[in-house]
Amino acid sequence: MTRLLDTLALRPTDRRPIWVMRQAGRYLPEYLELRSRHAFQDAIRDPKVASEITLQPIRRFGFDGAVIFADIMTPLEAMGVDVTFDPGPRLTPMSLAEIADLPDLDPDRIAHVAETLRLVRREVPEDVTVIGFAGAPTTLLAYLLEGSGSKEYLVLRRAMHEETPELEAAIAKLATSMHAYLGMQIEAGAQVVQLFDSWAGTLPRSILEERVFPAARDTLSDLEAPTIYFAPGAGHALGSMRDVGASGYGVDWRIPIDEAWDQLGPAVAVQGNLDPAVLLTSPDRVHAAVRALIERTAGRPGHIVNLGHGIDRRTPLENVAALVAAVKESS
Ligand code: 1CP
Repeated sequence: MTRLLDTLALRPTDRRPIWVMRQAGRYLPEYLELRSRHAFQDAIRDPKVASEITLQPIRRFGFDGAVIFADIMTPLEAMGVDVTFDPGPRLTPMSLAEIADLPDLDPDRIAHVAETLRLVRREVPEDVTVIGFAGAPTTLLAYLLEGSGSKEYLVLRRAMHEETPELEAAIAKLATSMHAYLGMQIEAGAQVVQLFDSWAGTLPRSILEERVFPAARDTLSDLEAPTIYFAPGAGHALGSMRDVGASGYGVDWRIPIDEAWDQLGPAVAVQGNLDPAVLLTSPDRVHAAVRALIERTAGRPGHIVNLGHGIDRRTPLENVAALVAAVKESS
């Protein structure tokens, strides 16, 4: 058992586990160096390069979790969708009917992710937990309908209000395919899987409860590893989020973590929730923020330290080192 697995099972540990979202990425000079030689998608498609990028932040900082280098859009390629990156995803917008008609995910077309997981699992120290992930149906639907990220997600929000049979079929297609994708990752060595629902927070609570959380629940049900669900900006629906049935929940930086935990309920673990902007300040500030965060969850097993969203590319390396040191000094 690793610290991260124990924590997700609400078992006490010597200290809290720590990893950060987007830890393999553009704030790291060794990532930028590799990316100068490999385009983003080529890096994902080459298990040697992808596993190296996954391991870079583990070597430099000693995080407790190694999150596999890929993107939430990666598995859509195995459903016949063409995606490019600039730097975020770009694709030709699709209708709900077209999304519902996509072929089911073909694991053979994405075997490189499984191979990356096997390589990472072989190389990480035993106390480091290998984390797989997927995008949640609603968040993938947002990209497929809109064609890219968006400020308001009006196409997604309109579709959610229209309640058509095509909407239901499109969501079911994505849930089934991502369930299969996560199962493949677990089989290949992922010890925990996280479901990213990055744009769910743009939706009203009623729709989250009726459509979004059930779709996430279907995606995560009956997997043979603990699960984490992360829907930043969905603090207005924490009280019903546990219906997703995950082992743990990511909490964004807007709400004190103990308040979020009270709303999520005592039977689940929590992950978060330092403001990524804290990492733009100074090592002293980072230490103080970590101490304050840990105090809020003191005396209660089940807290994974992380940021409330992805690490910013402008983050100074010394502040990341300070974050890990502060967590490791605590008990
Ligand atoms: O130029 C580059 O190097 C590409 C930048 C980049 C990176 C490093 C993108 C494009 N994706 C990634 C990797 C990535 N994406 C990981 C790797 C593991 C890690 O270290 O965490 C993960 C888990 C993701 C997940 C992801 N991609 C999410 C969910 C998390 C979140 O931030 O909410 C989302 C929404 C995406 C879409 C995406 N891909 C890339 C960008 C810049 C974005 C978001 C912005 C947009 O929609 O335009």
